[in-house]
Formats: sequence, structure tokens, C-alpha cells
Amino acid sequence: MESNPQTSVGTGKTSSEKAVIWDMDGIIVDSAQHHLKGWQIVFQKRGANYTEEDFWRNTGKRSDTIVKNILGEKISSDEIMDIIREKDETFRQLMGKDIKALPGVLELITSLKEHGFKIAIASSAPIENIRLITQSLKIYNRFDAIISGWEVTKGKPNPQTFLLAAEKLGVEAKNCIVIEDAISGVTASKKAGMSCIAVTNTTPREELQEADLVINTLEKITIDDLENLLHQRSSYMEKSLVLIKPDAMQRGLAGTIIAHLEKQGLKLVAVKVLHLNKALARRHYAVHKDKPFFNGLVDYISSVPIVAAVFEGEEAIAVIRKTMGATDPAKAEAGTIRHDFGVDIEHNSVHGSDSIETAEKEIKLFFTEDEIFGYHPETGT
Ligand code: IDP
Ligand code: MG
Repeated sequence: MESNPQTSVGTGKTSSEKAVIWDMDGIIVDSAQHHLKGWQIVFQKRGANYTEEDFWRNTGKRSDTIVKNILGEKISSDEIMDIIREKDETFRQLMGKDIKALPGVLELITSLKEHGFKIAIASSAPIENIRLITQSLKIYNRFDAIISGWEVTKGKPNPQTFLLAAEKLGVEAKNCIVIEDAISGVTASKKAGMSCIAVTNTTPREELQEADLVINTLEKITIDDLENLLHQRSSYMEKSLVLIKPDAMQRGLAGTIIAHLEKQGLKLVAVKVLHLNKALARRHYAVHKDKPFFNGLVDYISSVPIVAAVFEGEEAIAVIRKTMGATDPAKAEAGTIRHDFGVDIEHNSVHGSDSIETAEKEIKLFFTEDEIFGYHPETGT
């Protein structure tokens, strides 16, 4: 039998102590399908439909809130408890066979402990679920505190869950970093006055912008990143060149494409209209000089005026490449710029840099340093 992580109030706060507070479902494990199934079974029995859309709308919220959202406020608290118990039993039966940590989680926990961070779980889930998952991953004892959804009177997006975690850890809110995947959790962390890393495991990037850092996976995160975050710096900040190509300019799509990128949380830091001469076109596409399509591409990109822009943001390069879609519009995913607006593999509406090194070179071809602006009030850059 494993002993309980600390559940009493900490012995006073020291300003140098730092903590990472973990959400569980959608961050430590991918449990969404089992929760959905559990809810569908109990709601169906009571004549209510529970769609995937309902499920995602309620993600991160405590179970009693979810039951009331679906069956109405009139339901008695005894019945709510019965429904939740039944749902959680089904959930644990399904989940029990399938407990795997999401990429980077176990490594980050180890690294945090090595670097003197305190760690807690602050989940909306009941303690039985937290035990099942953390014990089978053999991490239950590594946490300095565990807060379940039922220890607070108000669940996320109320900040109580995180504030109680900080109190039990004995760490000031401003020295806590929350890791979350749900909008309600991100909101709760900001209301608690904490830093927040959102991971896009279950929610699209554009809906998580309230977080201080939005990343696609915990695999790449380092202790330096966390230190930077506590000091309000981001090491994930990148710049990328974007060109709005002739086919899009001719169809009046410049604004639409810029809007697509801004919606991803990227900031426009430089923009101009210019008519490329062949020499600049050749330099820009120099890596393709031996390709059969090179001359055609140079002629095309210099055929009419285009927009050149620099976008800045966390993981800007990957975010832009994903938003653009595959080079060939026929192969690009629905909803991407190239799928929605591209004509063919050459006339594919938009260019985005493919690496940090390429971005630096490409930006220099189009902009001088004083043409590039910033949104960092601290440094004025
Ligand atoms: P990317 O723009 O997705 O980074 P690259 O392979 O770097 O794709 O190619 C640069 C550009 O060259 C493409 O965006 C497209 O306009 C053009 N291109 C790529 N492959 C072909 C091809 O097979 N035929 C004609 N044009 C091509
Ligand atoms: Mg390229």
C-alpha cells in the first residue's frame, strides 16, 4: 500500500520555492474516449443524448456540473451522486486496461524532481481515478500534493483547485506553473495568478490563447523553459517569413490569409507589398535551383506584386506550416490555407519558412531590421 502524498497545509511559504501543478485527464493520460463512453452509457439510460460535441464543451469541468448541464438543474443531489458513481466505475473499467502516459510526461516529472520543483496534481476527477492512473504509472508517490475535484466547493474554471494545490505545496501562486489542456483549466490557472502552459492534446491552439505558452507536446519542454516562463520570457518565440503568392493576390485573398494566421495567435511584426525581381526570386528559392520546376517558379513568384510579411509567435514556424497545409493543395488537409485556396502544387497561395535557420535567411532577404516591430513592452523590441 502506497502512502498518501502530503495532504496537510504546508509549513509556510518561502519565495524561492517553485512548483508545477498538473492537470491529469488530457495531460498525463489520454482518457477522453473512456470518459465519453462512460457518460454516454449513464445518460442514455436516463433518456438523454450525449454527443462528442457536448463532451468537448464540458471538458475539464467537474462531474456534478456536467450532469446538471445535461439533465437540468432540478435533479436531486442523491441522483447526481449515483450517476457520477456509475459513470466513474465504467470509466475505470475501460481505462484500467489502457493506462499509458502521454509523450514527455514521465521524463518531465523526473526532471522537475531533480531540479527541486515541487509537483502536484490538481484535477477535477475524483480521487479514485487519480489513484488508479497515477498508481498504475508508478508516479503516485512522486507528487507532493494531490487535489481532487471534490476537495473544493467550486470546480474549474474557478481557481480554488489550483489555489488549494499551492497552499498544500507551500508555494506562492506566482511561482506556480499549471499544465492544462482544457479551456476551463487555463482560465482557472490565470484567475489563480499562476503561469500556464497549455498543451494542444484535446483543444485547438486558437482556443488556448489565454495560456502563457501553448505547445503541441510536453516532449520538448525543458527546465529552462519553465524558468523562463516564471520570468515571463518565452524561449519558444519564433519568427517566420510569409509570402502571399501571386495566385492569392490576384484573387484578393491577402487579408483572408493574414486573418487565418492571426487567428492562430501569431502576431504580424512586418508587412509590405512588393514586386519581386527575378534576382530576388532566384535567391529566395535558391534551394530549389536544380529542380525541374525552378524556372517556372521564379517566373510565377515575380509575375505580379505580392505581400511579404513576418509573423512572430510561439513555435511560429510549425504553426504556420500546419496552417498552410501540404505543398500540394490536393494533398492538404481540409481547413488549411492551401487546401481551401490553393490552385495546384505551384500556385499554392502561400509561402512559409521551414526552419529557424531558413527563416532568419529569408527574413533578411525581404526586410531590414528597422522594418520589423515587436510587442514586448519589457524590452521595447
Ligand atoms: P513548401 O512551399 O511547402 O515549403 P517546397 O518543396 O519548398 O514547398 O517548394 C517551394 C515551392 O515550389 C512550393 O510552394 C511550390 O510553389 C513550388 N513547387 C514545389 N514542388 C513543385 C512541383 O512539383 N511543381 C511545381 N511547383 C512546385
Ligand atoms: Mg520550402
